[in-house]
Amino acid sequence: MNTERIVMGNLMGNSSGKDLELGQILDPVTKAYENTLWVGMRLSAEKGITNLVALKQALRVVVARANPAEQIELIRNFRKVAEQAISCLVPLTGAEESDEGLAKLQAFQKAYEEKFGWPFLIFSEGPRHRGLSFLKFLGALEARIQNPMPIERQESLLHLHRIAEYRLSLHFERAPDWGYKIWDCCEALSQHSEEPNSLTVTFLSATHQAVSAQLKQMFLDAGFDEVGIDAIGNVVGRYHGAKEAQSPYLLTGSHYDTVRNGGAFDGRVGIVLPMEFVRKLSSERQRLPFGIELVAFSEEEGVRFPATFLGSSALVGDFQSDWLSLVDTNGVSLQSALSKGGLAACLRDIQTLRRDPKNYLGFVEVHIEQGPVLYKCGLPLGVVTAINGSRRYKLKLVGQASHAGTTPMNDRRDVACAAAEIILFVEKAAGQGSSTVATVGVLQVSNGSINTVPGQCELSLDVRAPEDDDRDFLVEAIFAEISAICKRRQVSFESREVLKIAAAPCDLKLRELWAGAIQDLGLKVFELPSGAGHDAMKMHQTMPQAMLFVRGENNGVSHNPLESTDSDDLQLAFEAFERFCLRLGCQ
Ligand code: HGY
Ligand code: MN
Ligand code: MN
Repeated sequence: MNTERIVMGNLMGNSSGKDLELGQILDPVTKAYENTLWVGMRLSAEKGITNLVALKQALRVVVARANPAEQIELIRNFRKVAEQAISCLVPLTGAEESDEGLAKLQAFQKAYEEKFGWPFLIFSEGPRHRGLSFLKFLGALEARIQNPMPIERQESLLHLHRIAEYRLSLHFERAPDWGYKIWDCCEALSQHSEEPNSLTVTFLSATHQAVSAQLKQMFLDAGFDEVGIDAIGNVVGRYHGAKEAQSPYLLTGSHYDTVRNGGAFDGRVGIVLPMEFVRKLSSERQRLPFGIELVAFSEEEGVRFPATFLGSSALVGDFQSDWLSLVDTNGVSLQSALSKGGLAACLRDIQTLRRDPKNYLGFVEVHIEQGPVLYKCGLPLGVVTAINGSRRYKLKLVGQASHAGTTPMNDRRDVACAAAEIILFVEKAAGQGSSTVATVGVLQVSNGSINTVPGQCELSLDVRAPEDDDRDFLVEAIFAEISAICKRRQVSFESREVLKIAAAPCDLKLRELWAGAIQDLGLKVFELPSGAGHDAMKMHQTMPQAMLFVRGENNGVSHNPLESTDSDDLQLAFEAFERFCLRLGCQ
C-alpha cells in the first residue's frame, strides 16, 4: 500500500488571514529599527499585514513614504550598527585586514560620512548570513561612495531594511532554512570552473561534465525516483505523482552552463530550488497530484558553439542536424565534443528527447531577474509577463592589414575603426527604441599587433525587443548602416545569424498561479518582462510556460562575478514554488 500521502492543505500555510495586532509587533519592530518610534507607529495605516513577510513589506512602504529628512534621521539612528560592522567582518588571512587595510577602510568611511552626512551602512551579515568579507565590505564602500546623494540614501535604506528584517526573522524564529540550502548548493556547484579565479562553465568541457555528474548525484540524494543524463547532456530527474504513471508532469528547470566570468546563480537557482522542493516532498514522503520533471539544461548561453538553447531545443524537437558539425574556436566539432563527453553524439538519440506536451501541465522556470527592477522597487519576487525575442549574429570584417607607421590616415582599410563606428551606431539606434536593446559583446581583432593597422576582426551582435517586429526593424536598420560604413571604408563584411528566437508571452493561467502563490506569502504581486533570454522561451514552442523572477543583489547585476541573490529571497521563492504546486494540484 502506497503510504505516501497526497499533498493538499498542509502545504498551504494556514494563516488565519487576520491582520496582526499592532500591539504584537510594535515592540520588535521598534527594536529592529533602532528605536525609531515613527516607523512602527505608522504601520497602523497599512492593511493586510497578516504575517512576517507582509510586515516586512509594509515597513518598507512606511519608510518609503517618509520624507528625506526622516529617512536620513532613521539612517543616522543606525550609527552604532555602522560602527560595529567592521568588527563583524569575516576574518581574512591577508593584507586586507592589516593595519593599513583597516586604516584605508576607516579613511573611506570618514570620506563617505563627510559626503553624505550619515554613516556607511551595510547589511554585514551578507546574503548568506555568514558575514561579509573585508574585501566585499571595502568593495561596496568604494562603489557606493560614488553614488549621487538620493541614490545612496535609497541604497542605505535597502541595507537598513535588510538589517531590521534579519532582526525580525530572528525574533520570530523564521530562519530561511531552504534558502540557505539553495544558496549552499549554488555555491557548491560554482566550485567547478574552467578559470582559476572566475566562474566559466562551457558546454561539454571537463568542468561542465563535473557539474553534470554532481547534479546527478544531488538529484539522487534529493530523492527523485528516476535520474539520468540524456544524449545532449541535460540532467533529468523525475519525481512521480500520486498516481505514478497516470499522473501528468509539471516540467521545470533551467541551465547549468555559464557565460565567461559569470555568476553562481544564473540558471542554477532554477535547478536547485525545485530540487530542494522534491527533497522536502520526498523526506516527508509526500506526493503531489502530478509528477515533477526537473531538467538541468546543458547549454543555454551559446558561449562555446555558435548556437544556443541546445538542451531545451532537444526537448521541443528543434535540435538542428547541422549543429553537430558546428565547431568551437579550437576547431572541435559539437559531434566530437559530445562523444568526448561520453555521450552518444547520435542525432537520432537527441531528436528522440522531444517531450510530448500532452503529458505535461506546462513548464515553469525560476530565475534571478538579472536586472535592477525588483532591487529598485524593494520586492523579492516578480512574475514574468513575456520574454524578449532576440536575434544574434557573428560578423567578420575584412579590410587590409598594413604598417601602422607608413600607411597614411586617408589610405587605410582599418576594420577596428569600422567596428567602432558600427558599435556606436548599434548603441544609438537601440537607445532610440523604448524597450529595444542591442549589444556587441565580443570584439576580436585577428592577428592584431601594436604596429599594424587591423585588417580583420570578428564581432558579435545581440538584438532584442518585447515585440519581434521591433526587433526585426532594428536589425534591418543596423545592417543597412553596417553596409554603408563598410562601403565607405572599403571593408567587406560577412554575417551569420546564430540565433533567432521569438518573443515568448508567458501563459496567463500559469502566471495567475504564480501571482496567487506570491499573494499567499503575503507579498505584493509585481509583473515585469524579461530582457534576458531563458530556456522557458524555447519550451514556449510546445507548451505553456511561465517564470518567477528572484531579486538580484548589487542592483541585480548579472553575467558578472558580483551576481548574487539573498537567502531570504531564495526562501520566499522556494515557498512560492511550493504554493504554486499546491495551487496547480488544486486545479
Ligand atoms: O543572454 C541571455 O539573455 C541569457 O542569459 N542567456
Ligand atoms: Mn545567462
Ligand atoms: Mn540564465
